[in-house]
Amino acid sequence: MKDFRLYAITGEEFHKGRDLIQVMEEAILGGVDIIQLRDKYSSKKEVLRKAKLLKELAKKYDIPLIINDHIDVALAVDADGIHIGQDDLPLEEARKIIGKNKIIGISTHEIEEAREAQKNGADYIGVGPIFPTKSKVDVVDPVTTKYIEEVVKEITIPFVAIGGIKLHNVDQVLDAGATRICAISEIVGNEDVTRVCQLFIKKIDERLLIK
Ligand code: TZP
Ligand code: MG
Repeated sequence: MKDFRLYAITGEEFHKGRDLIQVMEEAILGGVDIIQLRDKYSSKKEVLRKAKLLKELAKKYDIPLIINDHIDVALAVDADGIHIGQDDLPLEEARKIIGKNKIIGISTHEIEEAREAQKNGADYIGVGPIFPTKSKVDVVDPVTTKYIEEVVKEITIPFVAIGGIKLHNVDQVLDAGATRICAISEIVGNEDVTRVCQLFIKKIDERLLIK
């Protein structure tokens, strides 16, 4: 998959009534280079409707659209990939369904899960939650930046840090060795979505230049 720096996931509970597509477009204009539809509350039909709109948006800006959980919706809208959790369909089975040309990302919370994901052909892993977060209900305890350091040492596939990442604490995440950042509330809950993304990108790029 093409590399990325800033990953925005939808979280309409933080949109304060603003339109989903508009918020995500503002994020892309700020530098987000991959987006995910994550909707734990809507009906399948409604998820499909949103996925179609987001696919159009992603296509317009030539960035990948990833669908959380709904592999059938991902196939129906020809999304670029899916994101699964540890309790979803196992990676090998998901791969059989979605095919080898699509992206599969998987959330991991400990190094053993990261090893397993790499072995089973994940395209990227989520590493988190780094900090406490209100955006996930069944969330495990924060894994802290220690887990990022472990992943940096031994995992070779791309990883993205997630969970409670804000402009004020992203430096700690970058210090630990992350080069890709993912956020929900700090991006889509912000008054100025484009601006917060630009500031995230600036911080990430400064580190990449030093490396
Ligand atoms: N997976 C691990 S933490 C998390 C997910 C989906 C929620 C991240 O949301 P926020 O608002 O950026 O903490
Ligand atoms: Mg899931």
